[in-house]
Amino acid sequence: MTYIPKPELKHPRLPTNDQGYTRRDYEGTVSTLCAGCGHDSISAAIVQACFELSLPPYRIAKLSGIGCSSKTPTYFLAAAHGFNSVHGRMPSVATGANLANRDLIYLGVSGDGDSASIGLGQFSHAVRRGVDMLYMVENNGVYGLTKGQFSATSDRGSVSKKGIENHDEPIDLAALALQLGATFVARSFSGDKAQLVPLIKAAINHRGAAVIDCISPCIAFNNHEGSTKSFDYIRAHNEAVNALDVFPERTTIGADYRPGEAVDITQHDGSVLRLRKLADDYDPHDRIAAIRYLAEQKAKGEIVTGLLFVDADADDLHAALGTVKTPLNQLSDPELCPGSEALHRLNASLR
Ligand SMILES: Cc1ncc(C[n+]2csc(CCOP(=O)(O)OP(=O)(O)O)c2C)c(N)n1
Ligand code: SF4
Ligand SMILES: [Mg+2]
Repeated sequence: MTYIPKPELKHPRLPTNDQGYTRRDYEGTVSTLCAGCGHDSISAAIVQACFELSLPPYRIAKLSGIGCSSKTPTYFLAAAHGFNSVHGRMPSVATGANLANRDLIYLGVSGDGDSASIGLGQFSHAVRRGVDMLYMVENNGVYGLTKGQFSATSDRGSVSKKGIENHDEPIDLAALALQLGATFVARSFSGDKAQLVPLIKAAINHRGAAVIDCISPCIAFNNHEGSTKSFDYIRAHNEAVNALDVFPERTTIGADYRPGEAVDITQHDGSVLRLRKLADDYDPHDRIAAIRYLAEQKAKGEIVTGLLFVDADADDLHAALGTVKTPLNQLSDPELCPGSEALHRLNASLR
């Protein structure tokens, strides 16, 4: 596999965050994706978000499937834990890792083929179970790595680079995540860093399944006229419902807005999301209204972006299962294997 490390050289006066890390400490190797690929912009946004949140890189676990999108974890967070799984299987690996060790921050990176085509079942179950993770779909409406076949998110009527029209109904992963009970759902665009970075920060701070469906144009196979995932099409049809600022716990937050203009949402970790309304009639606390709004705007050809839904009090899969708080690799032998008496008691309790 191609592997180009970045030079170690660092400017001595690079700004550092609360942990003493520079932005460079959150980067990975040099990207081998096509120059201009939307996925590289998402990697840069992830680096920026983790730097601004002052996360220790070794506390992050990045997981992916197969695809150009799934290659990207190599290009950020070199010091994090990493697992590149099989095509469409990232969610079950992330579920297992998360259940074994809830102390890490889970970052799942996937593509539209990886999540909506081969991995649709995996995506659905991780989301409906509330696995505590940021689930990032780098959605270009095409199988980029295998040279441009339509994926399950390609719009009906969208035309491939070879001039073939797609006749199948697309899967809207944000709408599906809402239906499946995701407690944080957002859509963004790789070309809008100002929107994407705060969404990533908020999703990382969220407890439960946080899905970001990020439109990420493939310049090699899906950036032409007739494509509904091209840079030009998205810029012309992007309808942002809100703008987001994220304040960490302990920050003094001034109220520099008029009543009705913005709303503050406190997440379980104490961080505050300040949502400034851009669409008057949009309420990110109303799941059913969000589903309806997405469908109405889609019928008009608009792509709704922003924080679509959040339940800041949500619980995750660990709460539902009542699992032990200590990571399994830190439990002692007697805790892991409490003996036959304990086994008899457990069996009796299930009879
Ligand atoms: C089980 C399996 N089936 C098919 C493939 C071939 N394959 C590799 S990547 C890919 C599609 C990737 O598309 P997407 O997830 O959208 O990522 P992108 O390259 O567009 O970022 C396919 C079909 C594979 N590697 N494994
Ligand atoms: S083929 Fe498309 S998705 Fe893959 S690196 Fe190139 S531009 Fe990006
Ligand atoms: Mg794709």
